[in-house]
Amino acid sequence: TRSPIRVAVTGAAGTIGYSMLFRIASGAMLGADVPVRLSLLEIPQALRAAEGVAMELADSAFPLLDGVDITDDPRLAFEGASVALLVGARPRAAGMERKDLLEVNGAIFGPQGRAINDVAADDVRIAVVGNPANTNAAIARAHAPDVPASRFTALTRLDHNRALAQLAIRAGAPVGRVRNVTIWGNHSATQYPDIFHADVAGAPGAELARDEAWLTEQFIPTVAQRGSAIIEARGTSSAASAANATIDHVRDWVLGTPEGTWTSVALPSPGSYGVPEGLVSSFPVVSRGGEWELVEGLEHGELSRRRIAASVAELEEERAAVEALGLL
Ligand code: NAX
Repeated sequence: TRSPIRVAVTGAAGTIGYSMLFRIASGAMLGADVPVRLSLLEIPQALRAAEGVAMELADSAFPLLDGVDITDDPRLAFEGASVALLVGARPRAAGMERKDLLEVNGAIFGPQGRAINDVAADDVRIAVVGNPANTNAAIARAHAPDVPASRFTALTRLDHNRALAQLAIRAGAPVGRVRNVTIWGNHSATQYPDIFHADVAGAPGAELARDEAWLTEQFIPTVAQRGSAIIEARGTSSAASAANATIDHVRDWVLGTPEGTWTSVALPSPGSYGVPEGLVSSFPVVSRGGEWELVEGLEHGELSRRRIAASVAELEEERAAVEALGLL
C-alpha cells in the first residue's frame, strides 16, 4: 500500500474548505487509489469549528482518509505537505482600502510561505485560493526561496470553468465539447477570458468572437462578474464551484491535462506574452510529468492585447503596493 499524501488546507473551517475536504478525502483530487492525510490550518477562533469538520470527515468513513490533524500553527500544518491549498484569507471589511487588504493578507501569506519553505515536502505544490489570490501567491513565494517558483500558483480555474460554461450555453452544446479557453491576468474584475483559440463544439471561438457586442458586453462581463451574481442569488459567495475548481487545478497538475486540451493557471511569469517575469499572472497551460508548461505562440489581436495589458497593469500595481509595504 502507498503511504498517504499529506494535503494541508488553510481556512479549513470556512465554506470553501467545507465543500472541498470531503471530495479530497474521497479521492477526487489525487486519485481513487491514493490515501491522503489532511492537515487543517485555522485561526484560534475557528479551531472548534475545524474539529467539527474533522468529526464529519471521520463519520464519512472514507477508506482513503488516513487521518486529520488540526492546528493554528502553520509550521505544524505544512509539515511534510505535498499539496498546500491556501484558502484562508482576510476578506475586505467595509471601508477597508486595498492597501489595508494587501497588508493584512501579507501578514498571513508571508509567514505561511516561510513555513512551507521550511517544513513542507520537497515536491510541495501550492495553490492559493484566498484573495487577492495572485498577489498572495507572490507574497508566499517571496518567503520561500528554497521552493522552486513554479510550485506557487493561484487559482483561476473557477474563472476558466465559468468561461467554458458560458460558451456551452451560447453554443447550445454540452460543456464537455468546449475547450481551450484561456483566462489571462489577474483573478479579479480585470481578468480576460479569451475565446479566440477555443474549440466550441467543433467551431472556432474566433467565429463566435466576431459578434463583438456579445463578446464585450455579455460574455466577458458575465464571466468576470459571476462571483457577484452568485452572491446576489445565493446570499453567500460561491463555495462548491470554487472547491471544485481547486480540485480540478490540483488533479490536472498532478495527473496531467487531457491531450489537446489546455487549462488556465496563475503562475510566476517566465516572461512570456509580454508579462513581466515573476508576476503571478494567469496563462494557458498544459500539465506534463507533474509540471505546468505554458502554451506558447498564441497570436493576439488588438482586443486581446489591450485586455491582457490592462489586467497585467493591475497586477503590477498590486506588486508595487506590496513592495512598498515591504511584503515582497
Ligand atoms: P470563509 O470566510 O468562509 O472561510 C475562510 C476561512 O479562513 C475562515 O474559516 C477563517 O477562519 C480562515 N482563516 C482566516 N485567516 C486565516 C489564517 N491566517 N490561517 C488559516 N485560516 C484562516 O471564506 P471562503 O468562502 O471559504 O473563501 C475563502 C477565500 O477564497 C476568500 O479569500 C475568497 O475571496 C476566496 N475565493 C477565491 C476564489 C478564486 O477563484 N481564486 C473564488 C472563491 C472565493 O471567493
